[in-house]
Amino acid sequence: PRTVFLKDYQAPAYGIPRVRLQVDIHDGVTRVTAGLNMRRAESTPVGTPLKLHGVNLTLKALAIDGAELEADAYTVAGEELVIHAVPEAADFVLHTEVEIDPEHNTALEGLYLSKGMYCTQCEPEGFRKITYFVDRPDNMALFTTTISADKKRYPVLLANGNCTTRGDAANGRHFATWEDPFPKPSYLFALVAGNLACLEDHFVTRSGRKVTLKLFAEQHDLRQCHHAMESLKASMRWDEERYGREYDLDIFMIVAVSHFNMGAMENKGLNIFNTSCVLAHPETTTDLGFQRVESVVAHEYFHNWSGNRVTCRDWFQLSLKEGFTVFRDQQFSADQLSASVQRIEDVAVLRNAQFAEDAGPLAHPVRPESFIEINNFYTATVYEKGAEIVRMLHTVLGEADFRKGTDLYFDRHDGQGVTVEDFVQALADASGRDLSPFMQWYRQPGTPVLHVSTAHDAVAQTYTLTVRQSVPAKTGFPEPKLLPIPVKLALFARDGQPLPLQLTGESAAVGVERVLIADQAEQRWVFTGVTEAPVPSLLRDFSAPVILDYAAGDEELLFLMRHDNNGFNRWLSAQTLFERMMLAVIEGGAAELPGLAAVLESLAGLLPGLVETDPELAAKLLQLPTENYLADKVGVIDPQRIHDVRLGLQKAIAKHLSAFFQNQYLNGHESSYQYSSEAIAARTWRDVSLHYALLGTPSFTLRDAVGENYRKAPHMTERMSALRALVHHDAPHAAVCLADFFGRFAKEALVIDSWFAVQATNPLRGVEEVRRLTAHSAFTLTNPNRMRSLLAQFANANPVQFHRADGAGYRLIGEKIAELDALNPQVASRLLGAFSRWKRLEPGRQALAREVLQGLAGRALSNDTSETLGRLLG
Ligand code: HT7
Ligand code: ZN
Repeated sequence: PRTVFLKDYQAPAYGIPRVRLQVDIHDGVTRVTAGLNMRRAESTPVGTPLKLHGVNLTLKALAIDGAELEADAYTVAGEELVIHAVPEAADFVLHTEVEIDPEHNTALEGLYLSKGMYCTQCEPEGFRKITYFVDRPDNMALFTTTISADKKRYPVLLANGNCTTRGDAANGRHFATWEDPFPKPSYLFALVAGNLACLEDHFVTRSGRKVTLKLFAEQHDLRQCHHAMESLKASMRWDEERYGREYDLDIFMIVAVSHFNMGAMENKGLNIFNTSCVLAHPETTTDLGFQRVESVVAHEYFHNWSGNRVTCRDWFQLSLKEGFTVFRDQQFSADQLSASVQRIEDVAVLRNAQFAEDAGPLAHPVRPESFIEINNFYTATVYEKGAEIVRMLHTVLGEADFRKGTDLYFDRHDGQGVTVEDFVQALADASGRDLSPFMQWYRQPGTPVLHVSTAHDAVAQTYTLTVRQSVPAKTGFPEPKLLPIPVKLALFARDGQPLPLQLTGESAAVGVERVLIADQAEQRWVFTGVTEAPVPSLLRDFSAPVILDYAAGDEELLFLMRHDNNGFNRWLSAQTLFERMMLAVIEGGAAELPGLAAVLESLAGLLPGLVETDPELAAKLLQLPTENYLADKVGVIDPQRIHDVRLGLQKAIAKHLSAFFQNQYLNGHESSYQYSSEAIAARTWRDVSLHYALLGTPSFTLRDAVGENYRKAPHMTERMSALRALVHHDAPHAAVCLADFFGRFAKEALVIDSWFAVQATNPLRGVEEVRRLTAHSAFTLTNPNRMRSLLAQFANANPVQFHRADGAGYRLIGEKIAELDALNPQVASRLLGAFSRWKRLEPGRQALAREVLQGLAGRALSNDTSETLGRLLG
């Protein structure tokens, strides 16, 4: 396998400005004929061999300007077709004909068959599995695509752009030709052939154009498509209003497919979605599922500008489109439901997944400098940390200048493949600000630590904030540089009022919240007119992706949990407090959770009122830092100890407020499903209450109510909440309800996924149960959703069982990775990420994990998995 380096970037020697594709689908073989208008780049010397990418293609014919090539005029080697005899003219036409085998394409890249439907996945390098091409994002081509297939079995034939011709052909076949008027890189190519039902609607753009919207799915899933359609229309309106971006084609299509490696794909005008990100119905989908559909539909739609109209020059720039688009979808979601809850959820993902990645052997910069397999870099760092960088730029510039900057970016680079520098430069040019220091965030890995200390001088009435930053050194980055860190802060008087903020040298206070930029090794800010020692509220809304090291007293954290007017920081204060208490026992040798009595008392005082005003915040406050998060805070990981201590804190809270939680659950009223922030908040709170109620001293009434609520649940959020509670608390009727659930939803693949997941994540049951489920007739490794619902859920979301002391969890997952790698390298490699903490495990578990990893290393593996394994072991 070859390592590719960012520093070696060169523009393509030959470009392909125009493509005519003919894809003839037959049982057993698909023939792809391509007419490629080639153009030699000005800087390419005449006679330079022409190299095209191609993988798993059977070459049938090859001609230039109508003349068949002699066998010695070209070679097919590895993943390249090299044509030695190239015409002198700068422009010529290359004709190719290849055969491919979509029926056996289990990797789900290129053209493949998903439950009887042909579809494509081309990002990042799937197009080369369809035909020979310059398969890189800086080659922009106009595509015309003709598809032909059996008319009865594949009545729907789709590709990018507009359908210009369709008709019948011999032998019961038919064809359709699609023309995309926008030049695009090959990774945005898509086609679909299947027997699909369609939900149709329309959207009138702000300039008055009518756009047809079509959502394709299997007939029986069509009733589950309305939420996605509403989300799409909301996204289209939002992008016009917030970013001034209008949709540009006459039709926008989404196709739902069951076999898909990730969530969804933003192909131009023809998005292809994992069914899990399209289908939603109250009977089958939880609140979380509804929210995921809304945000993924928005994310892919937003790519039409941030990714498609302006795309990436090369795959090192992946965060240019993904980081920016995640930021946009986070903004959108914040506007749909609750902004502070959205921020809490986004930061939870960042701290749980991205901080972990940045602290382990798979750490890499947001813009990596090298890779073997680009599929391995669709990571939390590229997506989530990338979004945080864009968020910092937004925080520093403010909404108006940020918008000027994005307008300039889209305007200046429309139709181009560009770099992260181009994005930051556009924001800088539009605002007149020097943003170049922010580029360093893209260049080095590791989560910076922000050390803050404070001092109040009662005589001078000053309050001094001393801020120091340290960035961890990482392999390949021994001397990380200083970063600009925006610190949004407020100061609270003891009566709960925010103080006006005036720095020395300023003539007046500048509001009660401000953003300071910490960009030195150590810096000091002095606030004046501060009569009493205030409580600082730091890093509000998580204004930078850093670890905050501030030795707040417990009473300060409790104070902020109650009084901060920033909902996000109320949550963060509670998390910090819980984390500190648990770590004191896990690592610090404390026999008991320190300060527990005060915390319980404070929760008892706070929760009843908070539940009335903001039940979702109440629920979030009680979701303790996860076991994996805590594992990243200790030197040596003992997963069992972490589990026990965390459970101990949960039980203490549960016991202290036992009657309260029971009443909250029993008196909560469940009615028909509403998708609104109020209704979701009430349901989320009820779910959390149930969990704590069962951990406390549950009455018989409560136990019976859970079973009853399972049976008569009006929607899936309620049913799943009850089922999870029964299963995870090993209730006597758990088995009966699981069997009932399977029978009730046997035809709903996504619900069956959740049936596997609820069992895989049961902390009371483990390896044997999961192994038994791998033999279940409904389980298969060939469907990524099903695989993930059992194996990835077990390995990532059931740490106490995955890390069982005898290593059985490691062996099971290692075994399955080996099997999966032969089918689908991309998802196998991702599953291997579950071992990312192995070097910090206590010696016994570490040795067992090493054995499994070394066993894998002794096998013939895909590039994807061997690259990840190399980094884990390295
Ligand atoms: N841009 C897409 C990333 C992607 C992908 C999607 C589906 C299957 C395989 C894939 N490889 C890369 C999705 C997105 O982030 O919007
Ligand atoms: Zn994306």
